[in-house]
Amino acid sequence: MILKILFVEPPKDYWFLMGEYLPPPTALLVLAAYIEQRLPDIEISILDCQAEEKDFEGVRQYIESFSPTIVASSGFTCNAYTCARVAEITKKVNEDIVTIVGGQHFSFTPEESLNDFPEIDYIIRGEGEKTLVELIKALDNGNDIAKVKGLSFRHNHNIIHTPPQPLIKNLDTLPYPAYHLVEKNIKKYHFTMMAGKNTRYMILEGSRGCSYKCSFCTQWRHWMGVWRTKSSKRIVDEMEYFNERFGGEYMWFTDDNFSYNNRAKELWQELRQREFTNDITWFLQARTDDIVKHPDLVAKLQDVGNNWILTGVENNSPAILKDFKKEVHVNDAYQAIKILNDNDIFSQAMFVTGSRQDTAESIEQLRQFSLDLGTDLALYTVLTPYPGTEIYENAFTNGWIEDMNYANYDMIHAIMPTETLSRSQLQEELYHCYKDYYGSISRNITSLFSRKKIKKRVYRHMAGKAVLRNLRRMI
Ligand code: B12
Ligand code: SF4
Repeated sequence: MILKILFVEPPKDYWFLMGEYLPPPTALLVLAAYIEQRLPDIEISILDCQAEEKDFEGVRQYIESFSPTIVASSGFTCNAYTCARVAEITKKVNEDIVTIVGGQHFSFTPEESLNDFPEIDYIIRGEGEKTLVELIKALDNGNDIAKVKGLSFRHNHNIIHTPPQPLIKNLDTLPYPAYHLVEKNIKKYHFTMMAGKNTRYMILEGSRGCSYKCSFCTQWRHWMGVWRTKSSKRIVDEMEYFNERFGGEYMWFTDDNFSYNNRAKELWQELRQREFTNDITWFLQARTDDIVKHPDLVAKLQDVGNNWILTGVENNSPAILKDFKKEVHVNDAYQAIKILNDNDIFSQAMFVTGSRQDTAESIEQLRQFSLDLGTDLALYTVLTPYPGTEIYENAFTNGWIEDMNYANYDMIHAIMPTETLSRSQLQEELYHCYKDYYGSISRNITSLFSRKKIKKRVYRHMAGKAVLRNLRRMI
């Protein structure tokens, strides 16, 4: 039988805080490439609803015309319902089509999701590549599905969870993401605030996982607490490929924890040897303490294109940081932001409000702290109990979660009250964080007339009326 697999990036809402953007559907590109490599006889199509401006009716029509044997989609917690909707539409077109979902959210809610969404046939937990290939082979050959590791599915009114799939040992063995399958959309991928509307934007996976264990984070558990990197040679090959083959000019490293010590020098050497300067620019995420330990490497990578770093400052309270198990000190934040600013790297700091012990006063202190830090961009979030995190387990056990609508799990909707603040008060506090930061006339004037092009662009968005209006509406 000829197998046909359709990957669907469902229609979904934008995260208005980061402005206007259209990211490539990376997880699906990575999976599609692996299938091409391992199962070359399968016909593959990727429907990127954002890029192709398709709504759910468009998804239905595409499924009818492509007539796949399998439909697979991916989404974060806040997009989980859209994936389920794709599965539902698929089954309405033809109930024999096999529906598969994966990614962080489904990996941590297999029982709940299979119960809530009867239209989902299989959930692939954790790393997707090997399990997806093994599942397709088992479906095609009629082999025992229960032997495929990393899978959850229904069987005779029970839900079966097979043991975890071991991780791929060497990430260099992965093929390049299948950007060629979305070539018609390539010109559309962009991130206006970060790189400008006309700069071609691509997403590059340099590593997977993290060896820290923060209580609010899904990533370390999703990747089994292990940090694995591609080699520097492979990363730079991929950057060159993106640039030469597809015109990629701005690259977002997906790495949750860049980890300078383990790779930055080698990466810098590789990039310098191949004469990378600032024609290709790129973004990374690093811990504050790691930046502080390696100011020299931070500077070196700036020379070869790294122009934006996001760092998780999270909070000014040592007690809250301890609760988060973040293992950083408040002082690291000051030093890290100074290092970025001194090196002309755009500094983005993330802050978390809404811890159980947070009060109006403690959030006011966080606001003051964030103003003092001197970061180029401050993004304030609300502690969100993502399934799979320690925070979720704690909140669930204690009955703190008041909003079970996953569409709101986007880090800016208050999902739980604190001991002293209701959800709506917390939402108001979040609004005030943005109002104080981006409503400041002197800050806006300095930023809008900054010599840094990125800063001007970012402030045009952040200080515009839309961000505050949207946040105000959420109260
Ligand atoms: C790039 C990125 C973005 C980009 C664009 C993402 C996009 N395509 O829409 C932007 C900046 C827009 C963004 C926005 C947001 N993001 Co974001 N983002 C990422 C980041 C850094 C990389 C994603 C990626 O491409 N990874 C590489 C791929 C290959 O990994 P993967 O998705 O995990 O896929 C593997 C497996 O999970 C599995 N798999 C995944 N899907 C599927 C599907 C099938 C069928 C199968 C079989 C397997 C499978 O197989 C893959 C290969 O092994 C991740 C962190 C990370 N490192 O992954 C956060 C992350 C996904 N984002 C997150 C969040 C919370 C958000 C926001 C809500 C808020 C925010 N603070 O940014 C918004 C939501 C936007 C929206 N409304 O959709 C969280 C999600 C947590 C959760 N449980 O939901 C993450 C995990 C970050 C974190 N540390 O917590 N994000
Ligand atoms: S928040 Fe960052 S440092 Fe902490 S576990 Fe997640 S990826 Fe690692």
